[in-house]
Amino acid sequence: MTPTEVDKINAMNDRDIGSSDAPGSRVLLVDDQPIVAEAIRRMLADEADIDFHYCQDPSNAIKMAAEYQPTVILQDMVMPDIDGFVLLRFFHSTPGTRTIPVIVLSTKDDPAVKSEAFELEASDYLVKLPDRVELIARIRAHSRSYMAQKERDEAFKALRVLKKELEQKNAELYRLSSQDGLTGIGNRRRFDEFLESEWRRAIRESSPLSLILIDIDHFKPFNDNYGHQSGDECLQRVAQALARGVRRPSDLVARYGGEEFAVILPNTATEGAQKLAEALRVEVEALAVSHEHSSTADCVTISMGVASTIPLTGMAAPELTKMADQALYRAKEAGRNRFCVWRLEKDAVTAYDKEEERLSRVLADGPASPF
Ligand code: GH3
Ligand code: MG
Ligand code: MG
Repeated sequence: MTPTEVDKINAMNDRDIGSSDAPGSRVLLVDDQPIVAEAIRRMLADEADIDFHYCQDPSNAIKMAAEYQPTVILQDMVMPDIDGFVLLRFFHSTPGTRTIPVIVLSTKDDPAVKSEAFELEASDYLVKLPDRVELIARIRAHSRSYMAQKERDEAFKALRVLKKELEQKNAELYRLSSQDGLTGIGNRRRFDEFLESEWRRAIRESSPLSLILIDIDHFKPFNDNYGHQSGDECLQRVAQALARGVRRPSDLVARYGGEEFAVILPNTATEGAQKLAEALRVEVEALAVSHEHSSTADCVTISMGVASTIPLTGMAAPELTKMADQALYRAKEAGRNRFCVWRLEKDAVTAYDKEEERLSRVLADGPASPF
């Protein structure tokens, strides 16, 4: 039979052969004998849901399968140019055809051939020429399970893509929800979360944790005299200066609220925190943002409260904030443009009476002072 006769067999199937959108089953027969092809074509001719395509040359079968995208392959085992087992292996090892079910069409019902074919992942085994009803039933069954599997795979693939997109969006959302809109540094929410987690870590590791609360001096008169927009720009510049001044990646600079900022310093004791506070003070002063209405200096300055501790189980993170706040209050009182350090003796007067008692006990019992 010439290629024209093969074309004729294929052309006789008037459905949309080759279209991967066609519904139902798409059958690709690989068999060197056109007479078999014609017989099979006739068996399937009345089945509206089955498209039939024929490949006479087995060396062309992989290429044709890739183009036609059958939902089931019928494959002869004895062909002149290529061994049926070799072709089975090819189908199974080629990515585009790996999962397509192959029904082996053999001339004999030989258990050895059958067993080897199944070992090579053949889906089914029929003796030529098969019974029409049986052939159609098996084509439909294998096609259905192939398409169902394909749909499942595609759905899982789409799900994986969606999951990745969702993770990226969530990360972006988290970033946005934890960032201060005006200055771009962490916001109050980020501060609270970070302080809480670093507090817990410090308890676990018995490591020191420091907090610097920062407040711009005389910011109200700055706003009142230079306008709200200049106030905003000043906040941005101060935030940048603070972010520049903090060197360790584990440190966090956040906007605590209004014209107040906070720096959390994990694994940092009071000496380190004081050094950094002074560096931040210098950094902001060096911005030289003119402030003619400040009674402290002729430029924008900051006051800071520094608190450091090795937290103990039973203490809560906001206590550190209270300590830093009290120290900040003292820095304001002492003349601004400076930092003060929270100390047990000086600050623990009212709200800290009980804490002082408890800590005094700990200090008396334990070898190292947490402050
Ligand atoms: P002190 O030296 O004691 O800190 O005095 P202060 O004027 O800085 O403090 P006060 O708390 O009286 O004023 C804070 C001002 O900060 C009030 C408000 O006008 C300004 N402010 C707070 N948030 C923003 C903001 O987002 N943008 C601008 N432009 N101003 C803000
Ligand atoms: Mg304030
Ligand atoms: Mg202020």
